[in-house]
Amino acid sequence: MPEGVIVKALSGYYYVKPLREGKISPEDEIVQCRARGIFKKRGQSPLVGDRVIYSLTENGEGMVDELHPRDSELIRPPVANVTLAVLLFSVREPDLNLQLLDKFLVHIEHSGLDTIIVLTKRDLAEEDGEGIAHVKELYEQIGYEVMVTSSRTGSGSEELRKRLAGAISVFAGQSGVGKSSLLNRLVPGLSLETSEISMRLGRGRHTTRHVELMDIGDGGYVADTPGFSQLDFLELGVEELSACFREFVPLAAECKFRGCSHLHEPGCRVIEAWEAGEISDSRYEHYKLFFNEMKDKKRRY
Ligand SMILES: Nc1nc2c(ncn2[C@@H]2O[C@H](COP(=O)(O)OP(=O)(O)O)[C@@H](O)[C@H]2O)c(=O)[nH]1
Ligand SMILES: [Mg+2]
Ligand SMILES: [Zn+2]
Repeated sequence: MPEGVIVKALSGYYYVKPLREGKISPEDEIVQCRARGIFKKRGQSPLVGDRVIYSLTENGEGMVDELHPRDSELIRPPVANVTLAVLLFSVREPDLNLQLLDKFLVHIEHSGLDTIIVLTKRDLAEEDGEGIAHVKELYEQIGYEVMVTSSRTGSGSEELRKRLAGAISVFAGQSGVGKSSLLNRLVPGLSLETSEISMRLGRGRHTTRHVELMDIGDGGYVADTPGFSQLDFLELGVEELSACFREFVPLAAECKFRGCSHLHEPGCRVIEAWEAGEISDSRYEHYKLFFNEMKDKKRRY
């Protein structure tokens, strides 16, 4: 029986892209499918990104018969089998906010997704090449992949498209950082609304949108995530926070006290590394800030 991936879900239909030998095959047409009633009875709901077994029905449509187990499942946007989170931050308009970037990174580390940081709107900061290079280096040293793009000039977009080949990715970032503009660059012929247009048309437009995987070529699919600004993941405990700062992890194992908070303990390797300049001020500051925020929240409930 044929296998495929659900690339769109709309009004009770699932749009399935056939798989050949486990790979999405570009030449095959999408099959419009219904899902078996059994899913509903089991309380299961097929998701965009699900790998499925389907059969063809007489009317040229198909039927989703079985779901393969999921490797991952995001709640918002509701997409299965995402492996990569593409974190978009503009260098200008709005200005780069490292605190927010670190917050997104904490959530992504916690989710276990792989991630790429994309700094967008490079054309707006031509005079600040050094500032951008500094941020890029800061995060690369920690072990993150960083790309710099401009949807105005097109720079960096082909490199990103190649990087996303063969995976299901989600684009994450605040509204206005240029997610739709970049997707329009990646997919020839695509014309997602960008914020200028949607502001003119009013907000209501966004609400009827559905989740869809966009084919960006070479087996790469990106979840279009209208109106979502933050990935929602399970609640994070304060004791899990330091593990979400990648560069702290190998050091934390050498702290004198088990369960070290890295805030004031003697013999703390993280504090030592920060004092020696091996951990950046901004990263350590944000760690402290998030730690205290989480503590405060806990106290309030
Ligand atoms: N100068 C410049 N403006 C951009 C770039 N990318 C997006 N924009 C503008 O930024 C605004 C928000 O872009 P949009 O793609 O809608 O952002 P989204 O909300 O993240 O999807 C729009 O006015 C775009 O024209 C870029 O690379 N350079
Ligand atoms: Mg958008
Ligand atoms: Zn410590």
